[in-house]
Amino acid sequence: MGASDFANLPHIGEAVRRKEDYRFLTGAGNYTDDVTMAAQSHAIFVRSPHAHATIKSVDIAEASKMPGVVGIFSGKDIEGKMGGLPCGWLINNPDGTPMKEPLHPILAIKKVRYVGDHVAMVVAETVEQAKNAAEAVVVDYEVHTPLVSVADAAKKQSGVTIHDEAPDNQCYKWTLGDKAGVDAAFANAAHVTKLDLVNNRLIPNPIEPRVAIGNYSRATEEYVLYVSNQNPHVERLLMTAFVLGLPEHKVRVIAPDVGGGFGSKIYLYAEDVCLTWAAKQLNRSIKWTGERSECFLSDAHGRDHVSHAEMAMDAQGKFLAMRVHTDANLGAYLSTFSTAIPTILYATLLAGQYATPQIYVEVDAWFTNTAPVDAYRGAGRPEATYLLERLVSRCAWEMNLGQDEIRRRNFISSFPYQTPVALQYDTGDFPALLNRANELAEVAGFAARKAESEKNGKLRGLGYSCYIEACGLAPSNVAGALGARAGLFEAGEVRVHPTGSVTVFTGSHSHGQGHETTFAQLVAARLGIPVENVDIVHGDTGRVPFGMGTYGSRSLSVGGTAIMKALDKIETKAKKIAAHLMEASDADIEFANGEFTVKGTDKKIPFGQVALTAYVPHNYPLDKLEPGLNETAFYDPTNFTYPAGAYVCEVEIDKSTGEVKIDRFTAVDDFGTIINPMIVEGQVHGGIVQGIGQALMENCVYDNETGQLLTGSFMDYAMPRAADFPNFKLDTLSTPCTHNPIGSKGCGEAGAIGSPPAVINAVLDALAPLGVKEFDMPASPHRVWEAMQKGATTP
Ligand code: MCN
Repeated sequence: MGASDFANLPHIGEAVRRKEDYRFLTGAGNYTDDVTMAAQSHAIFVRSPHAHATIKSVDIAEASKMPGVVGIFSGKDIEGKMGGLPCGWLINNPDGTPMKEPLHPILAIKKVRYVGDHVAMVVAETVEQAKNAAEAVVVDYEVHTPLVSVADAAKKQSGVTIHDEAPDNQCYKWTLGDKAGVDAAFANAAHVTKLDLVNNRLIPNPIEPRVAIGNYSRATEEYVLYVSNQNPHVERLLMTAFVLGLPEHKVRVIAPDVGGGFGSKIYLYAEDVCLTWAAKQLNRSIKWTGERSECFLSDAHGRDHVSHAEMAMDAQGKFLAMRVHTDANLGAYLSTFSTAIPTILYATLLAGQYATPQIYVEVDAWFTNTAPVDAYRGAGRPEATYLLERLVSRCAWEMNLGQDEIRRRNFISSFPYQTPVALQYDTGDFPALLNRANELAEVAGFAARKAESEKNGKLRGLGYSCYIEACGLAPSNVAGALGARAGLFEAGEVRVHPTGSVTVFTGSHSHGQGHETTFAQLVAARLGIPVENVDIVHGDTGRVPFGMGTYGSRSLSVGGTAIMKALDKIETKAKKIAAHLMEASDADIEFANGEFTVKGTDKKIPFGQVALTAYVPHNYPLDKLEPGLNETAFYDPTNFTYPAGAYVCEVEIDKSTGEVKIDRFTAVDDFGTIINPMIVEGQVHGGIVQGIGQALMENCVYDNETGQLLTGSFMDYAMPRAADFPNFKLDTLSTPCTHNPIGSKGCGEAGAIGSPPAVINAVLDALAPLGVKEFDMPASPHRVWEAMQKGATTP
């Protein structure tokens, strides 16, 4: 079935109410912390109070005698007994040598490398007893000077060595593009625009913190790990193959309802391994529920780039070439996908929507004494879009062109389009997105609104951002060639029951994205059955054949396509059954709207009758057809999907306080074929809110001297709230993806990618009359006020 046929099926494009909401809204969800095992103990982790120190000793003598204590483990208990936490993506330096990959032990061995690093795990009968005993563990540290900021790491003058394997703290250097070609284009440019900028570090904060329960059965020799995680099969693969060396079939990972992840629950964390391993040592189920302050310290953080970018243009503002240098902070250890974020998922997106003929990117990635940094909603693509869209707006100001005009002059206009940074975009219509965004944002009335604001002593600015992202990770062979250590396909099993109802087992994992509804719509549309007759099962390695999980807005286009492939097989087999029932040849059977018909006749039978026959095979040619109607498919995409959008933000700034108010926010996106517009709108809302959170208030700050996390709670780390936003104006246009049968492109990260530059470009537009040309996120009142006082900060 082609994408255009699919888009016209019933239920596709229908705002079906979320099937999962009854459960979530009535408190009937089943999150990991709701799971209670018989004879369950509780774990508390002793964490390092220092950013960089040698562990001279860990004394558990007193703690071990405390009431309720079942066991205490530290680095010496695991040293040499298991591997470290693996990094899933190998990056090579330009000379072909591999990146530095120091051991990432599940409990610190000899050294701690960030505040919050895991020193010991205390297991007791109750949480309180475990906490009391954890306080009685005495750790003697020899404290060292930490290296905290990525800018300091890049200077290579700190004298600090975090890992012996990387004496200068550099993990890798990575380049993409033709340097000589770019240099030549710069030499002939009419104008070069330059920009330095920081992409601020963020702390993910899903509503449900990380939680896990390790279990072991002596009877079956099986481990079961319940965990709040986005990809249980990957968690199992990494834990068994790389850390514990266990046969995979003896480990079951269950991620039940998950209260948000936003990237931070993709990874294999130390706690998950400790709990699983110790469950066997102690013959106990062990639960750990992360407290919010622990999650601030030890969940993988996001972003944290310092970049310099330059654009070479001709006299008309046409882009000739771009060059970028980025220093990326990886934190103290390599988290699961960390190395791919500032490289594959960042540098390859730097062409954006523009036909820049040549691009050269250089990335230096550094270890620092901070929590590991990995994917956070958008993962690399927000960093690329922020850099590019800030640069493009600056080009416009310097070339005296309109924000809209410079973008139009440089848009890619024909597809497929091969960028100079590896990606090939299949479809898009960038001018149409911008036209619709201008219309919806009522840009024509901006001048009048600005004049009105000025009358009231306020500043008003308009900012644009035209983003493109690569979603649907990924073609496995491309990812493999670029360093991925695992495939990135997806699996789906469709089980048609005798009554014609269907259960689908998918390797994707929904932790707020509504898969139980949209995937059911997809199956119902294909089979011509009610949406209520389809149930979606995910999140359990014991029930789902395999899966690579949910991240990179891949679930519909990759996971959904795996289900489509399984449905193709179901249809093929069902047609054979129908042909037998109607005494026709297989080739003459057609299937549409839930009915099998014999071409050119009025003979027809419903899907339900075929389903029943599959399981009640009287008169069935059992020599030719097996009973049952149950098919599994694996799908590996041939390309990424390329959602794109045009975002327009209008801000009003209070001159006396520096407070930025988002007055209007417009987003027009191209997600190709949309299954459920209500869910997609919700995804865009959530993404925009996260993006504006980064632009206006969220900021992870470590003390540069001590490496202490200064923003370790919601008292210091500001999260956006509903009252901070106007009603967003949203619309979508569609240029369907050409290489999946749904025609869909990912929508789950778009808002977080497109919104930050639109906001900061609007802030800069508002501050332009005061001579402000440079500004780094977040645009908190204090920083805006300071910028207003300083005025022009760049020559
Ligand atoms: N969809 C659709 N039509 C499209 C595209 C998507 O109807 N053209 C539907 C999908 O079927 C799915 C939802 O929209 O129900 C999101 O789909 P998709 O874009 O494929 O993204 P994923 O499901 O793979 O979700 C991942 C993405 C990422 S990477 C982050 S981070 C993120 C996000 O989704 N984290 C979230 N959205 C989140 N939403 C919630 N509530 N919680 C998170 O942790």
